[in-house]
Amino acid sequence: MASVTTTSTATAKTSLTNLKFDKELFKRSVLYNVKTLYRKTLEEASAQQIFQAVSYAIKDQIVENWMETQKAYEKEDPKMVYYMSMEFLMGRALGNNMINLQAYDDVKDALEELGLDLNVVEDQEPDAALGNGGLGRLAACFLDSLATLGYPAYGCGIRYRYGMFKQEIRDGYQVEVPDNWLVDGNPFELRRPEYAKTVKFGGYVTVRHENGRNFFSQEGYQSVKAIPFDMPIVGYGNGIVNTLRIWDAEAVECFSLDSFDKGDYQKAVEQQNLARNIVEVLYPNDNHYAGKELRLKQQYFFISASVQEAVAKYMRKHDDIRKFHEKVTFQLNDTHPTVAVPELMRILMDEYYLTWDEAWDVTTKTCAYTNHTIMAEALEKWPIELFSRLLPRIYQIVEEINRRFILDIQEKYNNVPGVNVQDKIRKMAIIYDGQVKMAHMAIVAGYSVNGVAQLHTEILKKQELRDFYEMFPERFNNKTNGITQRRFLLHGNPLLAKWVTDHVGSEWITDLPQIGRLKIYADDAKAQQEFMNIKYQNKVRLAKYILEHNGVEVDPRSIFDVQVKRLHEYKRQLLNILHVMYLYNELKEHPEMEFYPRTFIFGAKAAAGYRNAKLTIKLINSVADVINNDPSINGKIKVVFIENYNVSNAEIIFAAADVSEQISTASKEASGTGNMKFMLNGALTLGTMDGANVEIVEEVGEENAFIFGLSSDEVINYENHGGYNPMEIFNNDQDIRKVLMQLINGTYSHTELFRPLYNSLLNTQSTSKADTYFILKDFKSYAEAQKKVEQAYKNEAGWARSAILNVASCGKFTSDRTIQQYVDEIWHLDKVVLK
Ligand code: 26Q
Repeated sequence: MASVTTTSTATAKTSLTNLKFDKELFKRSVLYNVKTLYRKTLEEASAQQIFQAVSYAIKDQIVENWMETQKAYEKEDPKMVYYMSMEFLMGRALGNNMINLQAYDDVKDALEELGLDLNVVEDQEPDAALGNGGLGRLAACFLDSLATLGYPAYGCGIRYRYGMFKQEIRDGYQVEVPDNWLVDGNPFELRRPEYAKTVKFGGYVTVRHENGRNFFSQEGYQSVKAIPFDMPIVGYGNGIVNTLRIWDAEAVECFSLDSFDKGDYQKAVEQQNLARNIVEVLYPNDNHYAGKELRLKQQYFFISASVQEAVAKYMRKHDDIRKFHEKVTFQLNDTHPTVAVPELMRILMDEYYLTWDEAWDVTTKTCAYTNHTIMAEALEKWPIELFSRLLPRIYQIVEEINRRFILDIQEKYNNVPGVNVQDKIRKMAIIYDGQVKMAHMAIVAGYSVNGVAQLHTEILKKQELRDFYEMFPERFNNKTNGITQRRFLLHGNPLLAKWVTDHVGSEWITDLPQIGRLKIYADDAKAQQEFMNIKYQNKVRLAKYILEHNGVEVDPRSIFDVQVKRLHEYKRQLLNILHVMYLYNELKEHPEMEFYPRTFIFGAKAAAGYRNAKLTIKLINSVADVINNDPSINGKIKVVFIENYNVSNAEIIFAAADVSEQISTASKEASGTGNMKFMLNGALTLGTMDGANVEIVEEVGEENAFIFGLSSDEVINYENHGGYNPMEIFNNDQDIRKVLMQLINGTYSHTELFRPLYNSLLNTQSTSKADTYFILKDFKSYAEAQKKVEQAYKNEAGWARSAILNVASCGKFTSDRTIQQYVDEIWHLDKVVLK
């Protein structure tokens, strides 16, 4: 029995949570799986085989709930959100599923009785790394929260054969290694060939005029079969299991002699290749648009399949497609899925014979768009030639959307004094200058446009999307990002999770603001001691990981100062390492100076073709080499670059951090979500007033963070006036000059290696601007903030107090809150409670 309810507090009792975990049954199931899957006994099975056997045993439990949930959705027919995303950075599933089934400790015990260590079993699972960074991980956190809150949801994406590359560091350089995550099979996925769809590319469009209207049809196309694979998304303790549906591609026709005979040989091979290429690999660009044809194919491939399925599913229950939006909403995760707009229009008009106006009414009530960046180089602008050749029918529809939108602009502004209509059209058109602008289409065709942190949304409204905000103010809203505490505290930091529960109860697991009750312990000496002790143990755990993976020994008593995130110039890893170089100079010049030992920890993947990003990795490793091997500083500074930063090692890293580096150039980081994961684990933020840092400081108080640098207004002001002159700083600040000279005088490598980085900071040559990310401008302020970090850390009780207050103040940053706001203000879904 299922019922739809709008109450927000209902706690679901489910068949599963009611059932006591049957340990003996589970053990038998594991042994049985090892036998039937591999014809082995437990003793004979490899670690990977044991992981598979355990996972299948867990999956058996999940499948029951999965069927119950889908049956309830079928029966109650609630409105659903389809979260459309090119990326889902799920990480590992086994541990998370056990946590959300509330079976983690029981399974751990059961496995121990079989002589198995759950940690070792979990470590056999490859990350599902179907994403780059923030945007992809946000999608994964959202799925966790949707299921936990009991909202009907689908994640729709691509089943990339190769996910985010594995990073190896060789001779200090990043080397990209293919991530063949499916080699051993994915025990949690389910292939659903019965829901396969056909997706058409290329060809041309024919028009037939009949009964006073035009009928369009795509001819001479190539097609690809889209096959969905479903992955279960387990809600925490509520029996709900939602679905992440990722699409694989197969050739439509088998390669056959038959087609060879008909002279279709060429076409058959081409379709094979198209299918093979399309889902081959995730583009490893973060915040950077590359304009590759295959990328657009990927986008249309998964969107066409997902939209077709959403419509088909709706029509299995309803007869009036004009009311589609009452049961379905599409959330577009950035502009990457924006072809959903013309694809839905196409299906409604060409397959269900709606008029343009009817189809537009449905589409604009169905689609909503989230913006994740204001970086100009990330904006998707497709050349018309490419777009129209690949998607001829879709392009016609985009042209018509654009034509009508321009009429709207003219109607609105034609007689408005002081407004240059041509100027408006130039800035706002969807098709302009030979390009299709995806963000413009998403805004024009959506009922909601949201930014991902307060500051970011304000910048969108006042700067980047100002004209659109002026035209459609009611569409704009903010949804500050969040993270799931179930993965990033309950699973990632079991010691702290237990400590929190011991002090304030376990409500925080599904109601994070309850963690605020920890505040009364901030000044409690015993609590402070316990907290610091847990942090120490987590630092030991990370130190062990670093020794095993990097061969570097670090002292868990030193300050763990951590910057882990994608490598990007705007995130300013370069500022961090330049400061390390400066500190090292200080220590060498004043060996007797007071200095609290510090371990600088970096983790970052660079896009494969991003020269300065890759060079920054090499610089960090070169600096590490010199400093870590200089006996004269007595190990007071250690620099570590953690290879292959990913969701799984992130859990270990966050738990062990003292200092969270969030040092992006103000205005550039839309939100950040790593900042929240550090806070949840009791690290203090060292950061600029950028993205969600602003809101973090608002929650925890400026006295419990270290804030430095230009404000976003100051940065934007400089930018609007042609930048600033870093030469002045270089000439007047000896410390900075010395550090910069060390980039090109052979201190860390031969003289030419790091010159591009030096040039990026100082270049006075005409072609490129210098220090566009204000690194030198913010350097002094950063160094002062770092000094304050050291001072603060020396006062252990004071530090513990601030750290506890950080944990206690992170309630706002749960993705449960974010999702509830999406539901209340954008999607308007009802909860489903299983009975
Ligand atoms: C676009 C076109 C072609 C190829 C790749 C791309 C592409 C891929 C990934 C463009 C952007 C991305 C990723 C963007 C991203 O992760 N943005 C981050 O989103 C987070 C979640 O909202 C924010 O917290 C971060 O501030 C933001 O940088």
